[in-house]
Amino acid sequence: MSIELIDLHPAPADLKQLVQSGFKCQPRQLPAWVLYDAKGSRLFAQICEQPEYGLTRTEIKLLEENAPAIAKAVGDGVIVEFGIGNARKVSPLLNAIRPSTFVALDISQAALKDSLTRLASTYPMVSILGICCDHSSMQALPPHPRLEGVRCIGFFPGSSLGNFTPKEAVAVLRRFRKLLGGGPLLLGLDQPRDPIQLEAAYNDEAGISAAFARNLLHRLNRELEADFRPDQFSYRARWQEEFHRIEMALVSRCSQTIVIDNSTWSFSAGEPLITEYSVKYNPQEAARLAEKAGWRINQRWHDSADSLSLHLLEP
Ligand code: AVJ
Repeated sequence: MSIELIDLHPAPADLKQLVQSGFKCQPRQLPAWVLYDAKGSRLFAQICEQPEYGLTRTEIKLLEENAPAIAKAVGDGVIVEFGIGNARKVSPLLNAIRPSTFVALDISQAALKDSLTRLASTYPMVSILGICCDHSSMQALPPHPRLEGVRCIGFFPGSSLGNFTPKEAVAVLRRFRKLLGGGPLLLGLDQPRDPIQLEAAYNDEAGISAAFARNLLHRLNRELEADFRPDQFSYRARWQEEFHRIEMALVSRCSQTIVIDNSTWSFSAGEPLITEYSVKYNPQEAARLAEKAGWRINQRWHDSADSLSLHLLEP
């Protein structure tokens, strides 16, 4: 088996700076990726197992059932996955496409190492190249003998694009197009559907989604010596029809003052701190988004309820 890891040292986030600028916005907000410290990543993996959150299970099933057709449509090449996380989704593609090389990108060095070690024992014939980087701002793959003159097939599952605003999403898709240098992109997006069902998916009975959001406050307390009392914020996930998105927020239960590294921030009762958005795209909206970024959608696979799509984008 062969694993190689390239560490591009994604700039350590200046959390203090993010708070300074994000808390001046109205409403207050931090970028979604701040949710993913070690504890946050574990909680997110647990969210994926909750009965209300079907996205992960539906997408894996869709990939498994359509892998031969997808392989035929995308053709041969090196698979490049943007944000491999715990590597739950790429196996059907590795089985069907049988690439000689698999490139996995992730911001978390720990997640990358764990996932690649596991994959390497299952796929001894595949050369695995892990790149620790911030893939959303990356312009090109680093030069590597395994990547010379090869055709790249991008893979961006999980509706992760939904964490970006539509404007940011276009910029991300445009960068991916450049990075893939003419190759296709398989993009997994979930769709607007029954608001009650959607809100439940982001506010599960077991309270894992709420714990995931509140973990953000624990992180700020720990890393910036802030004095948030997480129980003084309630968690809210609501469908915003005008934006086709779920808005997730921590809402201040009372009027309170928080001290973060010599700055004081007052929250009024009912004031939200947005933890993330999850934008949903129907196939028409997805096509428009892709077009704006210089792609066209060639093919689409979806589940029987048509709640989630794998779009095949071609330049
Ligand atoms: C990782 C952005 C796809 O929006 O469904 C799930 C994140 N947050 N529950 C999503 C998330 C709370 C998730 N994405």
